[in-house]
Formats: sequence, C-alpha cells, structure tokens
Amino acid sequence: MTTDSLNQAILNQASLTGLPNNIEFPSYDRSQLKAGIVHIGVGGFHRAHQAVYCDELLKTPGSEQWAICGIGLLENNRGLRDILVKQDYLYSLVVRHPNGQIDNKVIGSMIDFIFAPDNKQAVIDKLAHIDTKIVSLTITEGGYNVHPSTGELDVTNPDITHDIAHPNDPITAFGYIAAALRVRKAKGMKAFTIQSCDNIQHNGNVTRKMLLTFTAQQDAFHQDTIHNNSGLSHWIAQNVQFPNAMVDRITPVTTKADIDYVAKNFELSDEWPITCEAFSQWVIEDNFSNGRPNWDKVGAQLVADVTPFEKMKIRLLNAGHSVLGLLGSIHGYATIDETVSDKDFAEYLRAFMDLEVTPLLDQLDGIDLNQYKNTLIERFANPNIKDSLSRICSESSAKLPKFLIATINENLAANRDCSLAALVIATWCLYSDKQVNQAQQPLTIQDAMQTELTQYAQNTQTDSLAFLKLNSLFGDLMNKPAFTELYSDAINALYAPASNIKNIMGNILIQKRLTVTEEAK
Ligand code: CS2
Repeated sequence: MTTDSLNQAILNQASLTGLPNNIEFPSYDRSQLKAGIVHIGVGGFHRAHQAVYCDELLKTPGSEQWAICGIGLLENNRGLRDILVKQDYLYSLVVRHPNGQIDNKVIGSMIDFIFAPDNKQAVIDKLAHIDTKIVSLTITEGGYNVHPSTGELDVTNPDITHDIAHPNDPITAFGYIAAALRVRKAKGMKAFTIQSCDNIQHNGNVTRKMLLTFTAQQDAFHQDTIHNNSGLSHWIAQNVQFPNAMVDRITPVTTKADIDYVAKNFELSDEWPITCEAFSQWVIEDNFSNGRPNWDKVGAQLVADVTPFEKMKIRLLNAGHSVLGLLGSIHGYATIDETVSDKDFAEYLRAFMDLEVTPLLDQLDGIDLNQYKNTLIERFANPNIKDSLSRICSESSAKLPKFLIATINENLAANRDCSLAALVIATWCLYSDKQVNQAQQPLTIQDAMQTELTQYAQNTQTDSLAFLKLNSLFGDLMNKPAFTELYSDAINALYAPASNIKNIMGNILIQKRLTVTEEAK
C-alpha cells in the first residue's frame, strides 16, 4: 500500500480493502470495465452526479460496458489529471444530510482520464473508439457558446473560429466531437449519443443546434481542402441523438476541510474528494443513438419530454441560487445556507419563486410545486453544505440569461410585475461596478465577461441604465420601460449613500405585495 508523507494510505485500488467498515467502496471488478461513456468536463458536479449513478449501476452484472473515461480540455485540468492517475481514478464522495448524517463512499466508475492539451489525438481516438457509445458533457453554461441574446452559435469566440479553421487541431468540446464524428462517419461506424448534463433548458436541443451550426461552418470552410469532410453536419443531423435532461445535485467547491475530513475519517489521503447534498435528481429523455445504461434502475427517470422538469428546476433552483448569491454577497454573507437562514432573504426568495416564477411554470403530473419550493429552501438551508456565494456568482453572465432574464422577459410579455428580479439585476450591476460588499470588503468577479461587466457597470453613476446597455446579455431589456423603471428605482436605492440591501429588499417586497393585491382585484 502506498502512503504519503503523513504515513496515510493514498487512495487507490490497492488501499480500498483496508478502508474502515463505515465506508462503501466499489465491490465490482474494476479491471473488467469498459468506458462506454466518455465525459468531457470532469468537475465536482459530474463526480457527484452522473458518475455516482454509473457507480451504482456497475454493481449490476451485465453493466460492465458503462464505465467512464474523463476528458479534461482545459490547461487547469492538469492537476486533476495527476491526482486521478495517482488514485486510479478513484475519489471519495461525502454526502452530507441536513440532520448531520454523513454517508461516505468511494466512487469507482471512472477508469481513465485523458488530458487533452498533452495529447489531442488520444482524445479524438477515444471518442471515435467503437466502445464509446455516449459522449456526455458538463462544460458549463458558457461552454456551449450560445450568443446570449440571439441564441445562435457565437462564431466570434476565437476558440470556435480556430476550431472551424483547424478541424484536426481542436480546442473546444465541439471541435473534438466533430473530429471524432468525422472519423466515425468515414469508417461507417455508428454515431455516439451526445448527452448534455448542464443547466440549460433543452440542453440536448441547444447542443444539437450549436454543433450543427459549428460543423456546417467547418464543412463550408473546408470544402475545397478536406475531401472526407463534406456533409458532416448533415450526417450528424441524421445519426446523432441529443437527449434533453434535467440534472440536479448541489455540489459545493471542495475545500481543505473536506480533504481533512476524509483523511481523518477514511484514514486516507484523497487529494480531491467531493462533498454534496443527499438529494439527487436526473430526468432524461429516452432518446439515444447507440444504446444506454439502465440508469432508470438506479434512480434516474426516463421520460418522453423533460421540458417542464428543466424549466421548473432552472427557474426556481438555479435562479433562486443567483438571487441569494448576489443579494447575500452585497450584504456580506459567504454561503447559501447562511443567507437563506436569514428570514429576510428567505422571504424575498420565496416571494420571487411564488410571484415571479410560479405563474410561468407548467403544472407537472405528480409534482406539487409548493412542496418542491419548500424542499428547495430546506436544501439551501442545509447547514452541512457550505456552498459558497462566490461559486454561485461565478460566471453569472452565462447563467443569468437562462436562469433569470428569461423569466423577466416572459413576465414583461404577460404585463406582469418583475420588481424582485429587477433588484437582482441592479445588485449584479453594483457588484460588478464596486466589487465590494456593504462593509466595503472585496468581492471577486470570476466571469468570462468580467471586463465588459465592469466596464458597463462603471457608468451607472452618470447613467442609471448603463449596465443594461450590455445588450449581448440583456437584449432589448433597455427598451422596455416596464422594466427600466423598476431597475432605475433599484439602482437609485442601491447607490444611495449608506444604502442597506435588506431595507431595499423589504421596501420592494412591501410594494410588490401591494401590486399583487391590486392586480388580483
Ligand atoms: C448553481 C448550480 O452554479 C450555480 O449557480 O445554481 O451549480 C446548482 O447548484 C446545481 O445546478 C444544482 O443542481
């Protein structure tokens, strides 16, 4: 057994049998597994979600072909690769219940990991391999390169432009997938399914639309030079399925405390354990090109149409997170549980869910929306999940158009008030402009559009609508007086000397209730 400098066993295949009794570990023979799934983007969420469903499935005889090979496209995945290789791709999962109960297990479903920057061809070969039946993705909302206001592929992204021009030297997920599908097409092989596991409404349809545009552009660009490239887009349209799915499990960023917990309780050195909540949901459209695992036997739901599930989840949970994330950050809170435990924030969140989101949602058979919202608030309040507001606020420019701005536009179209959401957008402006909370402590912006966000927000003092002029994010919200009036009021309140976010929230809530009562008359 290998040990580290503290004489602790290093988590790997050999150390599994020496684990304490209260820790579950893969009982199946990992040496017999095949990677039928190649997953691009091995973040914490994938390791707490899909990989856990697969781990469960692999306990069933006959499922050996459904293990996972991870792919890391980004330079900052190098460290993850080194750790996974050292640990035989094993990691610990620490599931923390609200009542303090903790379930510990080691997940064994990942059996390989390829770090793309070191070996691009190995990634293409793996995706094109006959054993690869599903290519799944958690590449974040931004990874799909959807232009936020047009909904089309953003071809101004330099990596996309590069990949269109250089099909054999990809950088992006689409570039790799296209390269591999081109090989499969040329060899007369079956396509794989492309399965998005990101928080995007109609994530399969969006992936399909972006990939078809991307490959059509490659086809057009290379028609004179790459003979076997013609018609890839058409072939994908005919042969590749893109099931939509709703995915859910709150997975905070791994901290030093998580590593220490595993060291103490597992007597193991695991350099990258994953902590998550007990709740997990995966609703998948049963629409696959080349077979699928029986995920329905291990807790996933297979349905014909996932639309109402995903809208409910994205508009309530993800948007709810952003509401707490932005407002709570300005107040000076650091985590979701801390923020929602403050009744002023809990009340504001519940009013946002009830009054600005619920009227836009479809009724779902077997789902009580009230109960769903209660459960969300309980999940957010789990004191053992220290989900940082910095994680929630990161990449807001890719999240908010889908989580919140869509809700604002739908309410405006129905002549409904959206003052609660308007304050959230105004708070995002303040956050991007000042980058400090009410106590003048620094707030960080981690966002691909950081420069633009700050640049537009900075003009707010002289032009209260300046932030909304960032029309790649806000579309034509700027020209909708029913919104800009609410937004300007929120900006004026937030930028007033010694302003206090809780007072502002309280005032908006009072006004909102009056408006709703008026509307109901
Ligand atoms: C969060 C999500 O990133 C975010 O802003 O809302 O990561 C959320 O925790 C997951 O979607 C939960 O399923």
